[in-house]
Amino acid sequence: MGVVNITPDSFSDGGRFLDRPAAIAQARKLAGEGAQIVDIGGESTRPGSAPVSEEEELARILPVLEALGDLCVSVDTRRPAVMRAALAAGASMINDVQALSAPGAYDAVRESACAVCLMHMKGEPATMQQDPHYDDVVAEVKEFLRGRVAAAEAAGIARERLVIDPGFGFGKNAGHNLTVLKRLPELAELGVPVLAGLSRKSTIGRLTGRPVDERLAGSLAMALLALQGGATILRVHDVKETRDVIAVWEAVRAA
Ligand code: 7PJ
Repeated sequence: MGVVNITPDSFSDGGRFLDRPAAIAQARKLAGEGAQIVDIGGESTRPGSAPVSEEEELARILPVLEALGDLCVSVDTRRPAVMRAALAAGASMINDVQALSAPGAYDAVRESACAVCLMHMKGEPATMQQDPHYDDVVAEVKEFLRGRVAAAEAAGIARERLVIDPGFGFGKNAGHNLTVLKRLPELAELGVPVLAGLSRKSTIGRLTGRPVDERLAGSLAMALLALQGGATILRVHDVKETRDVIAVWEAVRAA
């Protein structure tokens, strides 16, 4: 899964300019490099980010989605109205960092055949990194995801459509993220495909001392560890390089 953020260019006038052609070109580049899914998002859910309006989120996503009709596109959103509009415009997957917890979210995806990623997050993006606490992070994440899978199934969303994600960095400090990664096989025991998003995240910065644009090697190491732990979808910025990691890992596994 290749990541394409459709957020304002912070260097342009007032931060209001959306570079749509660049987002479309980036999606096509990642697909060409071997991304089987392209994840587009119009609302930043990074730690400390401010929310955007529904109108703004739709205005960011829909034109890009419409230009990518031939690709398998995932839409990163928490809003049921955005889910509905995205599915009507051809999205194949809804990637919800809130695991369909918004009122009306089940209804928004039920009638479609789309895949759904249910992610664990503790708290809200604005404050979630302020001293998160767990007694046992893996047990807590696992029980949360088990509950969300059961709730989605009970709401009429077939298990075959679901993917789970521990939500690296979402209300988790570096120690929590490393523990979850080390014990990822315990989440795979839930019997639902596991998606891992570790690419360029701050835990890599913590471990290596590198700024975000120098975290490729760290991200590839994380990708390999996630594969070994049973992840079957990797959400990454660097598709070409991650495909090479997958090729090596698959070859050794098949040897
Ligand atoms: C994730 C995501 C992730 C899923 C972001 C970033 C932060 N969706 N959206 N999993 N991360 N499913 O890419 O650094 O880990 S935004």
